[in-house]
Amino acid sequence: MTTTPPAAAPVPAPIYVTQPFLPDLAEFQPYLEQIWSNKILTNGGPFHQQLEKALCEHLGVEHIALFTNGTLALVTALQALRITGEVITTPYSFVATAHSLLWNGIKPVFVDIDPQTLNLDPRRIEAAITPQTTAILPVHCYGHPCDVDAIQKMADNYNLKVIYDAAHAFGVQTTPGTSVLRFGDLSVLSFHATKVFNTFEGGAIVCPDAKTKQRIDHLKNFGFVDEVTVVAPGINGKMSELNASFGLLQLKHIDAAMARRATIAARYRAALAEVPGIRCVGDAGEAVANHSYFPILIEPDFPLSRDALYQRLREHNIFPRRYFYPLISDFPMYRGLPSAAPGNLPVASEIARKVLCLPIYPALSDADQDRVVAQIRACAGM
Ligand code: T4K
Repeated sequence: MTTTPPAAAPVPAPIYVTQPFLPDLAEFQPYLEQIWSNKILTNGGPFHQQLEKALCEHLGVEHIALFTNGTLALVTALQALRITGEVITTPYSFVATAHSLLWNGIKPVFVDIDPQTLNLDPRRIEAAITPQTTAILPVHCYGHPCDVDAIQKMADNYNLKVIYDAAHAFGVQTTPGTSVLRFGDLSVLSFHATKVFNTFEGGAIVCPDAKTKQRIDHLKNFGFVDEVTVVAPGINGKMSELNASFGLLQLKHIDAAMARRATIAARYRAALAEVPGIRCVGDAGEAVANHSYFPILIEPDFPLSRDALYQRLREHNIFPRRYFYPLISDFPMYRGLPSAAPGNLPVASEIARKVLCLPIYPALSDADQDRVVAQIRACAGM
């Protein structure tokens, strides 16, 4: 006699940490038709110009130079201000932050983070300044603003430049109407597929004056000023028309996308509030948040370690990420630096051991979010 095996439970669809916002394909068609008709594909074409203007208006900033990605924008920002020697930065970020320094032959000096905001702790900057220090490269981690006033005060006292890695900070306002991108000498955005505002790949430098914008525009175009004049050893960092036109389309949907993110963040906070050992990272007091990530900290009173929870969720087809573990300072090209010693970075080391970024993106359904929460609660025996 043969027996029919019981039907296997259907495997739920995977839920990733993020998913790019994509409008209806039909909405992109007219942009493509325009590119096909005018045959300008890159080198500062009409969509490139339109997107720079539209972003200045949307973000409330004076000047923007678009780039192929955030990393090249960071590398170029350092070039634009002729930064050399040593730069103070955070170990708690994506590795591109520090890589941009090495690409410029600059020595990163890691300073610990604030336990609440997880951003560079301004109280610890002064002790790391040496005669070689020329700049500070802080990160608005997860889109939560740094203590911009304290950092600027320190920079003014020691005559240092400040370049913000604002890769996560699209649309964030410190006070109503004041973009976080208005602080420091330059701010650098990423428009990568995983970001709140994406152009597939892309990035930008925000700068306060037309002269600096002109230098950046030269640097991203090989240093060309005109057909026969090259004023600097520039790079090719230009955003293409395909990416720029997609950015213009994204911009039409950004308010709805940000609103949906806010709703998802509020649902997580409510649903996880009573789970012992789970701490949701709060914002940094910003007037407008962008909810680009939803980081939680797994504290010792949670029954599972952070990595055990991470694995458990993966077994249920849920893919959170441990941004930012390992610390940048733990990667081989950095760990020999004196400032990379874990003893110098106790807060960042602890947070990197505890953090887990939960899925958050506009198309995340309530049902899928409930699946994530239910698994975490189940691990807590709830
Ligand atoms: N500074 C900071 C502070 C940054 O966070 C970043 C980038 C930069 C500078 C440099 O900017 P860019 O040069 O990248 O413009 C991702 C991104 O590649 C990176 O842009 C981002 N930070 C970093 C935090 O995250 P991965 O290796 O974690 O991405 P990946 O491919 O594992 O994607 C994560 C999930 O997103 C996938 O599991 C599925 C989903 N996904 C991803 C892509 C690329 C999609 O659904 N569609 C996609 O096209 O680095």
